[in-house]
Amino acid sequence: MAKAVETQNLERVKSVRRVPQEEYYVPGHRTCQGCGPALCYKLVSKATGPDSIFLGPTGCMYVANTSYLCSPFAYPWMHTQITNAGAVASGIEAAYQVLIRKGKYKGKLPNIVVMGGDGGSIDIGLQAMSGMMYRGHDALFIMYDNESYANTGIQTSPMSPYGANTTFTPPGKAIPEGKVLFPKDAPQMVIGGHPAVKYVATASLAYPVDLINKVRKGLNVVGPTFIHIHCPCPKGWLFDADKTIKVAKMAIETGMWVNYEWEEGEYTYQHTPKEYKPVKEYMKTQERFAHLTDEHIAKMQAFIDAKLKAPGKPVPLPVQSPRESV
Ligand SMILES: Cc1ncc(C[n+]2csc(CCOP(=O)(O)OP(=O)(O)O)c2C)c(N)n1
Ligand code: SF4
Ligand SMILES: [Mg+2]
Repeated sequence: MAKAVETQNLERVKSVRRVPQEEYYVPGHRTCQGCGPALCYKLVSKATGPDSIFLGPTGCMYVANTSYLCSPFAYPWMHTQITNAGAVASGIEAAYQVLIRKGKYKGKLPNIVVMGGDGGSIDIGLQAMSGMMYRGHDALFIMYDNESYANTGIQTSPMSPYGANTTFTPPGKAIPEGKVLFPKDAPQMVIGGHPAVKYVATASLAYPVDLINKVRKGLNVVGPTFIHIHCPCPKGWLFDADKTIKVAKMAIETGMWVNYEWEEGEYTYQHTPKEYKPVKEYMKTQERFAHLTDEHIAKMQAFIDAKLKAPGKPVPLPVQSPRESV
């Protein structure tokens, strides 16, 4: 008779003092000083513990972390193509299910975690991620969002904000605001199109205990889960390396980032300020927005105001797409 597949049950962490001391993302890698995605890896690794398998699609967190026979990951970790992390996670999960049922693997199902960049999750990696969600594999897909294709030189991605100066959207005479498009809404794409998904969350480096608990919650759910994590990138967003947490916090204070959980149709929000600061305060922290005029910033404010009125709902974009003007 087939054996039942036992899954792990990770405890909620009550305070920062109860966060595990053990490091599973260890020093010695080559990411930039103040790298948000590297801090994200460290926190997620503390949440999962060592009985885990991580998949890393091509991006900064693969290239800057690994070199021949050397990596900072103290658990099994595998590079995937930027296009196929969801497919690789699906195959690993399916293989463990078979091995456990046949009695060939005695342990519980390991935590299977994809750590995808924004490109490797919601753009180039979208089809494989969506397939994993659609088929209902028991794995957690984390999108560490540094709002660009950072590893290939801070190129624009669908998560780069309106007005960002990236190497593919430089501001100039023809297009003074730099990037003209507003970003995709990644969690809503997962929620809206994948009936097998029961848990989706957003998290911020400014609230590490909340982040760790969301990772644990996602892993405790049997089935596919998705967490979108805001990860400031000093090199791409152009701020000093000691300001990563300050930038993350300012995003929450201005409404540029909202922490929430979605569980089987119900939303709960965390860390919402009594009154939001103007988005200009956030934009001032980063040189990538330095070229913007008051008119551009007003467009961003209008977009954020509309989003905050109905978080989780699609909002009309306050600017026309470039094709509309042709
Ligand atoms: C199919 C394919 N297209 C393009 C690339 C080149 N490439 C390597 S890393 C990368 C950037 C990845 O961006 P993201 O997923 O956001 O991760 P980040 O580098 O920002 O951490 C790109 C475009 C590739 N490796 N494979
Ligand atoms: S470019 Fe950004 S994401 Fe990449 S290693 Fe540097 S700080 Fe980290
Ligand atoms: Mg990226």
